[in-house]
Amino acid sequence: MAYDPDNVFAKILRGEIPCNKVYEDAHTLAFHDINPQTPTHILVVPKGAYVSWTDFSETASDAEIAALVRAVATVAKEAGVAEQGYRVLSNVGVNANQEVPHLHIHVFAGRKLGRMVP
Ligand code: DGP
Repeated sequence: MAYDPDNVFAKILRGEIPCNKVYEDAHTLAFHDINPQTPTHILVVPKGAYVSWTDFSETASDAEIAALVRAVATVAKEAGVAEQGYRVLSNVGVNANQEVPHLHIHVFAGRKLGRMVP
């Protein structure tokens, strides 16, 4: 899928709409989900223009990939949920109901989570 530069996360990354930021580095931004599904629900977003893990794995630099993975762990630690546990999830494409066409990782935490059901 071609990248849509007008998607809502692109606008957040450009500072055109606000977000409740929890973490930022050169390659990654993390902020609270506008419609939280759990007491802690954070989105971890690469700054580059990627829709899917296919785009990301094929075109992102090793530094971008490492930053995204490390950001998830940093966010969990800084949100105080690393010890109790959390869930990492990423929706890609139509079958997964990806709503925002910019690659992102959900971090769910803050309560006992249900078992994973596809
Ligand atoms: P997904 O279905 O994986 O594409 O989830 C997209 C998430 O993005 C969804 O949980 C709601 C969240 N979201 C959508 N618009 C905004 C926004 O403007 N700000 C923030 N913080 N989150 C948003």
